[in-house]
Formats: sequence, C-alpha cells, structure tokens
Amino acid sequence: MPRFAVVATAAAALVVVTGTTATAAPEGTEFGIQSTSTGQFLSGDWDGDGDDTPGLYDYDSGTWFLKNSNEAGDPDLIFTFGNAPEEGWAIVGDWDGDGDDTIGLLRGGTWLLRNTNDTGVADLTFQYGDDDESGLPVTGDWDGDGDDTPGLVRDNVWFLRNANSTGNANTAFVYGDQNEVGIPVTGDWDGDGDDTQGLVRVGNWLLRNDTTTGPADIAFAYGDAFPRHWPVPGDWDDNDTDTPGVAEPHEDGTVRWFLRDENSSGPGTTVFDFPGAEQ
Ligand SMILES: [Ca+2]
Ligand SMILES: [Ca+2]
Ligand SMILES: [Ca+2]
Ligand SMILES: [Ca+2]
Repeated sequence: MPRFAVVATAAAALVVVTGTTATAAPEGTEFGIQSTSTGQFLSGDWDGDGDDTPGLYDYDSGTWFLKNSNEAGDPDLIFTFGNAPEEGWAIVGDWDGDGDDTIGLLRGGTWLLRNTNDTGVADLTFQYGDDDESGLPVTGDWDGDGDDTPGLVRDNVWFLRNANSTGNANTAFVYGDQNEVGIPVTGDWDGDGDDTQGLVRVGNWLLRNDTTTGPADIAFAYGDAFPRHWPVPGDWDDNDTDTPGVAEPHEDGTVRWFLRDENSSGPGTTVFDFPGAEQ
C-alpha cells in the first residue's frame, strides 16, 4: 500500500482550529495546506466483531484502507469509494444497524452512504445540510436504536438527525464556545448504548453523556495538540465504551496510533504503526 503522509483533513480541521470559517465542503486541493498528502484518519468496526480498528482514506485516489485488528500490519481491505480526487468528507457508521461500520461521503449537504465495505454505488443518498454546507460532519447512534445517523456541527451548534433520510434535525443544542477551537468527536463514552458529543481542545478531551447543552461530564488530557495528534476515538477493547485514540502522522509516511482503553489521562494501552515503514 502507499504510505501515508496524512494531515489532509487536518488542514480542513485546522480551519476550525484557527477559528476561521470553513466555507464549504472541503476541496481536495485545500488539503495540501499541512502537507502534500491528502488523507483522513477514521475508526470503525469494519468486520462487525465488536472492536473498532483503524482506517485511512486517501482523498487523491478515493481509496479506503481498513484494518481489522489493532496491531501493525497491512490493511485487510483496500477499495475505492469516491472520486479521484474526492472533494467530500469521508464518514463512517453503522447505517443499517446490522453491527458493522461502513463507509460514506458527505459532499456539500449530500450524504452518500454504503452498507458494505467495498467498491460500489451508494445504498443511501439523501440531503442533510446546505448545498454549500460549512458544518463539520459527525455520525453516531444518537437515539440508541442501533443505527448511526448524521450530525452537523456548525461552530458550537450541533444538529443531530435520527434517520438516514432527508429532513430536519431531531436534536439541536449548543456545545462548546463561539468560535470553538476544539475538534468534534462522538462516541458512547459511558457505554449506555447512545452516542454523544465531545470536543478535543489542544489535547484536552471534553466529553458529555447527553446530547444536550451542559458541561463536560468527563474531562482529561490525552495526546498533544492538533495537528501533531489527530483525535480518533473508538471501542478498541470491545467493552462497549468508546475511549480516546490519537493518530500521529510522521514525515516518512508512517502513522503511529496511540489507543487508550479508559476515558482518563495516561499512556496509550495499545500503540502500533499503520501504515508502518516499508520492509
Ligand atoms: Ca472489528
Ligand atoms: Ca452496517
Ligand atoms: Ca440511531
Ligand atoms: Ca452513551
């Protein structure tokens, strides 16, 4: 596989981090701000066995690289979904509630979701957001019914929808500051079955267990400030709670993943390179 010098969406997220306004769905060409590469870090339960594992999306080629175990090694799945270059956001979730997380793209306000991790047309296509949508996409099982559905984060206002179809937000609330500099993350921090919101500000994880306005229920430091560390939470040990992870891209194209199994400060529980150095 090609090695990754990532930090692509990094550039897009950097727009948020610096407090300026993202003006549209990210252009692939905008991703080069941080580096010459165009990648995004993701995590999901690609094989439906219960644990979340890493994924990479290459915007230049529209190629997904998914790994089914939290250890060094080659990707288990390599396939294309998206254009070359792709101008939308890469997103993942269990759209059909069958237990596996699969791929998707958000272009403008159009969500293109596929229920299998392979090349093909979108199984679901719908509008959620504006044609020139400026919000950042998030996905999660907001209502705890088993399927992941869309959300948009416009500055510090979160708009969550409980169905994979065109329509209005079911839940809208403020979380974060005006001109929020944190990176939005979502997960089931307390293991009760629903996904909720969080922000990662300069390495500080601020997680809340209800999709409402209010203070963080859990706050801890993990990792360094973006873009050195890209936040990627997941259920690494299959105990039904989502916990922090960070991906650290290196100049040689390798990426080191630091996954922690507790929502607290401390060392990475599992650390490995994906992709690693070419042999
Ligand atoms: Ca898995
Ligand atoms: Ca699924
Ligand atoms: Ca749901
Ligand atoms: Ca929860």
